[in-house]
Amino acid sequence: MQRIFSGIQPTGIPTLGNYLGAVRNWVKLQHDHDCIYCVVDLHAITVAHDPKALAQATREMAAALIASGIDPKHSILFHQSAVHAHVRLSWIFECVVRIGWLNRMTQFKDKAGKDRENVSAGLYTYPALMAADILAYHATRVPVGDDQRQHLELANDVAQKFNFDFCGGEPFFPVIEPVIMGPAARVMSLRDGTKKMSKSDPSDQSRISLTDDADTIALKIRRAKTDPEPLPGEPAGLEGRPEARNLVGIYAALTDSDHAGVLREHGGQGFGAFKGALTELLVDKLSPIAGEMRRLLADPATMDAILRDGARQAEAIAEPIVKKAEDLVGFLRV
Ligand code: AQP
Repeated sequence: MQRIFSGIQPTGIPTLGNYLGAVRNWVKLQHDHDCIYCVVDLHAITVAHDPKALAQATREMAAALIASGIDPKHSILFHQSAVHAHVRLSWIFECVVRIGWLNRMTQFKDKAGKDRENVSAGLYTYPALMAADILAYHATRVPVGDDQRQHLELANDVAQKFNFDFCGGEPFFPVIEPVIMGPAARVMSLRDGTKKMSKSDPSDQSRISLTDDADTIALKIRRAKTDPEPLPGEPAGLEGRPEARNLVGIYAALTDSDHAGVLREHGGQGFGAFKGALTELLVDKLSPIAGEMRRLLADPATMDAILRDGARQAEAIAEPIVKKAEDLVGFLRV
């Protein structure tokens, strides 16, 4: 069985983008892969965060994953700071990755904005830690949203350079294949169809969160930006209409269809009617997840025990791989 690794940052309640672009696919892959899923709290501190809230946010993210269908009996679920192998391999990779490669990362440019001199060095070297997260387990498939494609290409470059520099070109670290699935691989903001939906966007109206109740979902969808034209009959008609394309993509993902299928059913409809149908679908899909999250979080001790057990299992896989990488680099063992 191929090994899967993927992670999510505890930087807020997961959004519909996280769910449709990543987590829902993680759930599907559990049945025929050896899966490792991680709440990446080390990544979460690359931007300003509240130290008093991080532990609970980590627990909440783990509960959101279980409520979405990740089964800790089938998949390893843990939080990143509990397994030290990530940081040890990350440092080695920081010394392998080239500054020129990091300079090309568009996510860094987006997150750093104009004030680049003032963001953390961790935000800049984030892709080296991400490469370590995956390669510490010799994982070969990584289900992510489309925004992470460039980071995975960089992880492959790092693996290849490590193999060349320290293993005479032998493939100690394997090639990683991104798994980017479905019509919602990039869910956009409800306020701006050219911007990704994000947990940490300052505008709450830009996203649907997994814990939003029915009224909140209805209000956010009603207020979602659209254009005055009705829905077209086929996907070519969505060209130049990013907000319409986004809502159709969300509908397609929730009904396991595609843009063409949704437009066959709803083409010619105005947004009033279409938004009503979309709201119903969203409430139907997300309400059970929110309820299950509340139930899980009422028992934090059990949540922590699940994460502790996951960390133990993760460590057992990563430790020999990272030790071998350290030996290849040449560290003294006494
Ligand atoms: N809008 C999106 N559409 C599709 N997939 C998405 N993902 C994130 N946003 C979308 C995917 O969710 C997984 C976990 O993401 P993350 O939390 O590790 O980091 P992120 O990509 O930076 O997500 P956010 O929501 O935008 O977080 P913040 O606001 O903290 O930066 C990844 O697989 C990602 O592709």
